[in-house]
Amino acid sequence: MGLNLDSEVLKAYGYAKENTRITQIGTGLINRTYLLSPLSEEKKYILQNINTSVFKQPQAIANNLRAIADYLNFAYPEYLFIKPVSTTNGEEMAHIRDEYWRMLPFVPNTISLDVLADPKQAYEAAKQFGKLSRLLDNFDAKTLQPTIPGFHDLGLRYEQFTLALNKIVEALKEQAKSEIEGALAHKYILDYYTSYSHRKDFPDRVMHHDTKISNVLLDDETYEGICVIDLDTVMPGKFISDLGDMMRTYLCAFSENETDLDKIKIRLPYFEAMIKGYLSEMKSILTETEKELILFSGKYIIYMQALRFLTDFLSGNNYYPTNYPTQNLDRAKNQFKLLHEISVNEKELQDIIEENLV
Ligand code: GN1
Ligand code: MG
Repeated sequence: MGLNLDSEVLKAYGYAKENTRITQIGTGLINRTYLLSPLSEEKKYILQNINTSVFKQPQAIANNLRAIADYLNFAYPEYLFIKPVSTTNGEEMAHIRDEYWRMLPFVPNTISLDVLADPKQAYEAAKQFGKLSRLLDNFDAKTLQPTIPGFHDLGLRYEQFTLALNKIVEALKEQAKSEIEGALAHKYILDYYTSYSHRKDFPDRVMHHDTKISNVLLDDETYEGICVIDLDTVMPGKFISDLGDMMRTYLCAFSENETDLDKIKIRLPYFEAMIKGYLSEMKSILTETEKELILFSGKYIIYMQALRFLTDFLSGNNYYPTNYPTQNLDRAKNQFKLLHEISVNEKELQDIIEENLV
């Protein structure tokens, strides 16, 4: 049935096509998302098809979310954690033919933004992601399953890049020459990380792993942060994942798809707001090692994303959907430019971090 929503999926949740309105929403690259409005109810739902070539064990997502929901429900019952709605059979997902679907409650009076238009939004979003980690500080992250093994493992991403590089034809090598050089020249980021990775005060934490602005729901009038969504990659990780991906996606006014590299600049007020928001929740929780690595988290994640786009380009664009053949190469160029901008502004950025750590 491809990725289209058919009536069996609705039936699993007790609805029929004639009694619901369905619109496709969202801009994610991986899963496909629909808004479901039953005609007889005030409530609305989000229905999502899980991309099983990316999430090979959808059950791991369901298990993780159940464990976290149970913990939060017990320890912080007032916290809004969006867990899946059960099917009429009491399952956490609908397994229809070879596809997995899940349904989530739609949170009324909230919006999700695709681009940040005000530093306050960076503050609110960073605060929400920080809050999730803070509330789960005493939850044993090791009890969760990785939903994508090695997802933010820079060593693995580097290895995947070199494997792809060794297989490609000369013409492709020529086309991606400066990005390949960039990827090799920045390997020190991986080495630097490795030199920290065995420190005792660099714990595994529960990380969201996809902290872009559209994954935070804001109050549609006040723009106050309400909760985080898109919980497929909630799994054990290092704190750098969430903060780093926020740097990657909040600091520049243009996205990873922008091809005019002159536009790839970072906005210090957004950085400051993001740091303040994150530290408002996490300052008392972060260890000394983690505090040392705050700025590095941005370099780590931006470099990793550059490698992932470049690797996908070199190996035939099988992972990230593209609108034109060199889009993943362009995305890699964009990310390398962003990485450069972080380095150029390193002193100012580090000053902001230090001011906010005292
Ligand atoms: C993917 O699907 P989406 O847009 O939420 C990817 C992230 C990347 C992002 C880049 C599971 O996220 O890791 O940072 O694209 N998610 C997965 O746009 O690979
Ligand atoms: Mg996502």
